[in-house]
Amino acid sequence: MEGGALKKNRWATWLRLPLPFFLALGIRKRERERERKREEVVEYFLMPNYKKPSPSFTFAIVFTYCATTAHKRSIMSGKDEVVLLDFWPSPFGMRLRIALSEKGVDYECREENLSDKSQLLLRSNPVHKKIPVLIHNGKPVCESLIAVQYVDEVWPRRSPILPSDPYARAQARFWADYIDKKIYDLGRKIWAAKGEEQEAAKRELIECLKLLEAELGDKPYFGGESFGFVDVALVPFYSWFYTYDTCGNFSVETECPKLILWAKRCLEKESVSKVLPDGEKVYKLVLELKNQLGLE
Ligand SMILES: N[C@@H](CCC(=O)N[C@@H](CS)C(=O)NCC(=O)O)C(=O)O
Ligand SMILES: *[C@@H]1O[C@H](CO)[C@@H](O)[C@H](O)[C@H]1NC(C)=O
Ligand SMILES: *[C@@H]1O[C@H](CO)[C@@H](O)[C@H](O)[C@H]1NC(C)=O
Repeated sequence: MEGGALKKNRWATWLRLPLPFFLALGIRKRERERERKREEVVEYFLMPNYKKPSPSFTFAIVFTYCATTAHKRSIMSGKDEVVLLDFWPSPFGMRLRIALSEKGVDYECREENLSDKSQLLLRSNPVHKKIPVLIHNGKPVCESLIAVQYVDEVWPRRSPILPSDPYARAQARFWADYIDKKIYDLGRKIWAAKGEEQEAAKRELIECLKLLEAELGDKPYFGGESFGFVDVALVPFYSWFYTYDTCGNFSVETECPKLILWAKRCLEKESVSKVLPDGEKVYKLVLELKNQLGLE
């Protein structure tokens, strides 16, 4: 009996200390009513003659805390307005669609015509005037890798994209940066250039992909056991491999079979498979583009 009473006391002490703190955290500035209610609760706990709450009172407090927190969360997620300025074949845009889908964030995707950019795009990315732009509650975030990191920071709970260890984060950023400095430009030379320039781009692209394949090693994903930042950065280019193969007369799969196995593993995720377009569809667009640009 003694022990039981002591235990109950300890519970009461434990509740007394952190609960007002949690309650204070849950208070929203604009909800004055709610705030006053919660302050009353906090005051109760701080009263000098405070002993211990009855079990029913404790239950009521915990219940109120959970209910108001859930309410607050629903308001906050309801308040988020997320717009993505995009163009479907863009590997940079795909990164954001994958990241938002991994996080389960609802967003509105607005397709841009890159020959006739919207005022919103020009206003949101006045420096580069490029897609993708993520617009979160009216505030634009430019550059796909920066925007993917922003998404990971704003919605940290579900499916972490960057690793939590600082060294692992630095490594992930290094490889994502490497991908950005190499793949797109080399790929473009393969479909847009000819002769020696095309051959050189092809050799260098194969070299880069082999280096990435070696970095992947026997891990399922670049970061290890779970899908992460480097995967998000690289996997969109898989939808361009058909174009590289066809225009460059080679096969990424023959050169880098393990990288293709990795891409197929990523495609088992709905967040990836519903975003990546078909390789032949991208190739068709590239043929149109070559026509427009007067290449062939
Ligand atoms: N580094 C940028 C690259 C974005 C980019 O190159 N976007 C292209 C489409 S794939 C674009 O908007 N081009 C339009 C233009 O250059 O006028 C990022 O990661 O977001
Ligand atoms: C994009 O804009 C150009 C220039 O105004 C126009 O000729 C073209 O038809 C537009 N493309 C689409 C798909 O709307
Ligand atoms: C494509 O590559 C193969 C060997 O990989 C070669 O036999 C063929 O002639 C090449 N075709 C063109 C159009 O360069």
